[in-house]
Amino acid sequence: MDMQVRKDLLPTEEDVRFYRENGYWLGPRILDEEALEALRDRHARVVAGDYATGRPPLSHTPPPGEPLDRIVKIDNAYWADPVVARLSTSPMLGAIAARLTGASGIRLWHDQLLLKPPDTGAQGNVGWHQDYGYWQCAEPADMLTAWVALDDVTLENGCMQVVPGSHKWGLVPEGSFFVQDLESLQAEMERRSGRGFELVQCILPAGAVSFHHCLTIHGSGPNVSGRPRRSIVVHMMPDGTRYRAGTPNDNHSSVRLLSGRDGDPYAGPFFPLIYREGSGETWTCWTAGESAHPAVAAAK
Ligand SMILES: O=C(O)CCC(=O)C(=O)O
Repeated sequence: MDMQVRKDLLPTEEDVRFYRENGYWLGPRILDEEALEALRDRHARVVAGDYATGRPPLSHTPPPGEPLDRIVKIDNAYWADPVVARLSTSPMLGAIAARLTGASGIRLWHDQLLLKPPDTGAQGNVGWHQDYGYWQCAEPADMLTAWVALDDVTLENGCMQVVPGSHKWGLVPEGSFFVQDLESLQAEMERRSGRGFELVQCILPAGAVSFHHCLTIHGSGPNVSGRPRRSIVVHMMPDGTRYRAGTPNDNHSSVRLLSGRDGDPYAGPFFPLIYREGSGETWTCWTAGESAHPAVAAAK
């Protein structure tokens, strides 16, 4: 899987302006057929609880073996699988994130493997939310997410939808990933923010990636198709993002993994530096053999 930085895939100045104005960007296709096949295979293995590194992910919901009748969400799947880790620590994603944010270095915050199984209706819904609602333990709020599609993603199989410009609204506290009644949640968030949602569908071909700012409101509806909606979501932060103690998110796993004090930068093996400007064409924190990934070793 070629995850080197390809300059032709980087956002243009116009793309960067678009991202900063709207809080999202529908990016290029970064995976070829071979990489897609490898990642779909590893996606299925991780969902089934077959962890190639021998190390389980941070969380796996619903647990392996339970019926696939609702959305599957697996946090830090890169601990469990070296091919997933290659994507989640990819300098290509880091380089794009650096351009979009203006940061000179990018670290991994955590990753998420998502599956909306076919025909799972509202059980696959993701409630409207801002990621920063869960990440107030980090500052500044300039983190962002790469959402990598492993299938063609359309409204029918429950594509992500974003509210353009909502990253400038501040935090709307009602947001929740886990609420499945999208209409009521939207009404409540519109009432609270005093603004209407104008939703944009993030329709992507398999292998393409979209980016969204950590304050952009987003969510997704049911998968009413006979196809799965598989994705790998890579949450990233500018190098230098710091721990902010005493927030409602002090119980976030990243706080525990950092084990630091208020103001400490998130760094170390659990927050790998995946891109640094000026380090040549490519930067990678990890080139060695598969099980040698520092976060996997540190987590054992
Ligand atoms: O996949 C979805 O529908 C939502 C994903 C999400 O919440 C995220 O990428 O931050």
